[in-house]
Formats: sequence, C-alpha cells, structure tokens
Amino acid sequence: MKILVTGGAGFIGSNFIRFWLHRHPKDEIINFDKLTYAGNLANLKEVADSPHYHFVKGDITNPQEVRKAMEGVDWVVHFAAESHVDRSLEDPTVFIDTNIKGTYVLLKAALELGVKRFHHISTDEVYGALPLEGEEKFNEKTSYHPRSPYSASKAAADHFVLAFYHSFGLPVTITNCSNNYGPYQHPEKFIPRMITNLILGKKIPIYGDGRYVRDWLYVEDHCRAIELVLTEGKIGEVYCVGGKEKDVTNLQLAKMILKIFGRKEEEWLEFVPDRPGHDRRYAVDWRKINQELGWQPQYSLEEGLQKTVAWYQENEWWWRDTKKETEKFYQRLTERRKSNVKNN
Ligand code: NAD
Ligand code: TDX
Repeated sequence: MKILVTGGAGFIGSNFIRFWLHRHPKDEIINFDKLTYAGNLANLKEVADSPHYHFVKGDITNPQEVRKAMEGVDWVVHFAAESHVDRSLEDPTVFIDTNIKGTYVLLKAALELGVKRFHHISTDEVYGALPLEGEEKFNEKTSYHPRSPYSASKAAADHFVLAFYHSFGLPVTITNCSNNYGPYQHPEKFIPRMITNLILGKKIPIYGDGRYVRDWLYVEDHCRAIELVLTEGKIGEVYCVGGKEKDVTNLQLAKMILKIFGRKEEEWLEFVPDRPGHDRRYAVDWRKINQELGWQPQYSLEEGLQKTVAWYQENEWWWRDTKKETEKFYQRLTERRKSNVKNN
C-alpha cells in the first residue's frame, strides 16, 4: 500500500506516520508537507531513514506539486491544515487558502488519478458550541454551525469532501475528532503551552473565566481511530471521534497538570483576556465508530497527561526555540485583547 499523507510534519500527522509504519511495516508513506511554522521534520527523526518513508516538500494549494506527489498512490490521508483558532482570529486568509482551496486541489487530483481512498481529518469544531450546562453531545447528524474562521474553513472543506463523493463518486471517509494532545504538539496549543510554561517557571494563562469545556483525546487513540476507518470504514461515511472523560473545564484541566507538577494552583494560574467568540463546550458522542468498528479510547485523561508532561520534560530541545517565537505571538495577541476590552 502506498499512502500519501498531507501535513505529516505536524502534530497529528507525524504521530500517525510513526504509528502506521510501526503497525504496517510493508507499506510506503509519502509525507507531503509545506513545512509552515507548524511543520517540523524533527518529529519524524525515528522514521527518516526508513526506505518506506519519503518526504516531499510541497504546498497542497499547488495543483502541479500535488499531482506529482499523488501519482501512483493508493490512499490519501489528509491532515494538512492551518489548525490554530487564535491565529485564524488574527488573519483568516491562509485558512481559506490552505484548508478550503488546498482540500479542493487534493480532491480534484485524487479523482483524476483514481485514488482508492481519500480520508479527510476534520474537527468537532465544525458543529459549533454546546451550552455549558447540559448533556448534549455532537454526533454525525449534528448540523454544522462553525463559529471561528478556522472551524468555518474546516466545515467548507468537509462539504467539498462529501460533494466529491456524492457528485463524482470519489471514495472518501471523514473523521471529526475532538481536541488532541500528546507528544510533538506545537506549544501554541493549550496543553503544551501550560506544560512548557510550568517547566520554564511561568504561570498558566487561562482565557476568560476558564469555564470552557473541551473533549480531550490522546493522539495515539486518534491514530487508532483513523487506522480503523481506513481499513474497515464504509465509503462515504463520517465518524465522530472523542475522548473518555467529558466536561472537563479548562480550569480543571490546568489543575490536573499543576497536580502532576506538584504545584499550588493559586500561585500558578493567571486569568487573561478571553478569546473572541470563544466556544463554550465541546463533547463528542463516539458511539457510531464504537458500534460499527469497535473503536474506543484507551487512555484516560490522567494517563495521557502524565505521558505528555513526561515527554515535554524529556524533550526540551524539541520545543525551546519554537516556544520563544510562540510567546512573542501571544504577547501581541494579549496586548490587543486587553486594548479591545478597554475600548469596549
Ligand atoms: P498542525 O498545525 O500541528 O500541523 C499542520 C501541518 O500541515 C504542518 O506540518 C504544516 O506544515 C502542514 N501544512 C500547513 N499548510 C500546508 C500546505 N498549504 N501544504 C502542505 N502542508 C501544509 O496540525 P494538527 O494539530 O496536527 O492537525 C492536523 C489535522 O487535524 C488538521 O486538519 C486539523 O484541522 C485536524 N484536527 C486537529 C485537532 C487537534 O486537536 N490538533 C483536532 C481535530 C482535528
Ligand atoms: O493559553 C491558552 N489559554 C486558554 O485558556 C490557550 C492557548 C487556550 N486556552 C483555552 C481555549 C480553549 O478553550 O483552551 C482551550 C483549548 O485551546 P486550543 O488548544 O487553542 O484548542 P481549540 O481552540 O479548542 O482547538 C483545538 O482543538 C480542535 C485545535 O487547535 C484545533 O485544530 C482542533 O480542530
């Protein structure tokens, strides 16, 4: 099997490549990645010398580069995207180019080249926000209500993927997954930001009142879900993927991490201006993939966080430089948010 993975130098894509080559050592993977600020080939150092792994630097919005890389490929697994909500609030342009146009360019090439499976990695954020108090969860039938430029761009991409299935018969599948965490996640995202701040002796920045809820999934559990959908999933179907624990607020999550570090919560939390349009609660109902394909998450949040903290503690070389750049971005963002609060 020859698989083209887009965005394989990013967080989930690189975890997926290592996972796949470990479990399917005879397969061949082509990692097609533009190496934006979020892409890092160091994520793949363990497989870099494998004859079953090839890296191609390229942009998914470029039809020629895409066609060349996709020639002779059996499956496409599409991770490449701009993935950070806060960046999409600063400037949505690149989100429209990469997430919408890039997905369209890939779909078109996949159809022309007769790719046997196009698997699209999407997010639970396309469904919008749930009320804080309530039992409701997102499932495959929930209607789309994206609320940030990031989620709007992912929603548009999802619609194009399904349009290529219904209109042209491209064999597609989609997974809509909740918040991932684990090794190699960029320190701009909440969990690695908290961990790296604490390692550096800095406080955890909590947006708004901290009573925001995300559905946390350890990245390896996500990789297993994608594997099952690729090998046993039904063409044209969408599968929601989520974590074990529901309704953990950002404040509770921060306290779990502080507990791992053995630090006192009142000294290490800092409330900072909120993200505009901040989605209150996400919760994913993953019964379909459980009942049809037998998937369920294996890691509890506690276990996953322990492993993740240990990884960041042991791999400071990986995040130290990136962290400096990221915190410059956050400094500008926080100043802007503070002045917006003052002016309103
Ligand atoms: P990431 O930001 O860590 O990595 C994205 C990768 O895509 C990078 O390697 C980057 O260089 C590459 N890329 C960006 N633009 C490109 C372009 N134009 N051409 C080629 N490559 C390009 O993202 P991630 O967190 O690993 O997310 C991967 C996918 O999973 C995304 O589609 C995201 O929407 C989705 N997703 C992420 C999460 C999460 O919690 N991280 C949850 C659900 C879904
Ligand atoms: O410093 C912070 N303080 C804080 O309170 C940061 C960076 C975040 N937060 C909050 C905002 C969210 O409620 O933590 C929560 C998680 O934030 P992010 O890590 O930015 O993730 P989120 O916005 O939920 O989106 C993520 O999950 C879904 C990924 O970035 C997306 O790519 C994925 O689709």
